[in-house]
Amino acid sequence: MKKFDPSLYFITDSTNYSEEEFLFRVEQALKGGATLLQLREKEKSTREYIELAEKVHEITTRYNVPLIIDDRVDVALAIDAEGVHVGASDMPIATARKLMGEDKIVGATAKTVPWAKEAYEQGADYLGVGAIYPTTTKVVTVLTSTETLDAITKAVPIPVNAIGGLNKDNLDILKGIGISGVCVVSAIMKADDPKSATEELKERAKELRLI
Ligand code: TZP
Ligand code: MG
Repeated sequence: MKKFDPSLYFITDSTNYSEEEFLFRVEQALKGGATLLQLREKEKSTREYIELAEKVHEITTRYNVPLIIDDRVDVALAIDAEGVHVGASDMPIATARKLMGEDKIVGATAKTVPWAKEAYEQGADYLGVGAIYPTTTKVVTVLTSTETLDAITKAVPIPVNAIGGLNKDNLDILKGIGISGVCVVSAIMKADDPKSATEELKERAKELRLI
């Protein structure tokens, strides 16, 4: 199973939510049409990460949406998730690919054209590029220009997604760039109604012909 749709990629952040509320929000996003879901946990112990991942996987499986685990190949393998996402300080992409096997999704972060090409050569299936806008999500990142994003989409044959501070009201900046989708955390995670937030994001991205 390797086919995936990166068009509306929801990346989670369980900070400040009870587990019940978190899982409810995850499911609402899937009901609203998220096409790919990443579980992103920075504070949890390995045990806690695996336990939560199992619960999230049960939900994503029901919606037939691939689950990507951030940073941790061991957690992804432990729960038989559909993929893993590795950044610059995580396991090298080629190593992640070797451990995950050819049938799993390996995503990577890239902020420059050479880095994007290297990620592709090492076996990445998609790239997340950003931050396009400043973000309120806890992350070590720098801003990436839309010119660089555009150049990356032209430099690699794999799907490239934009990430960072994106919401339904500021997607216009991406118009005309050959991205395959958008990645969002807060715009869905912190929305009053995550289901309609997901629906609205998707509608707007379609209006702008981004997806
Ligand atoms: N990588 C670059 S920006 C970012 C990550 C993980 C966080 C994006 O979160 P938000 O809330 O959509 O700005
Ligand atoms: Mg990472």
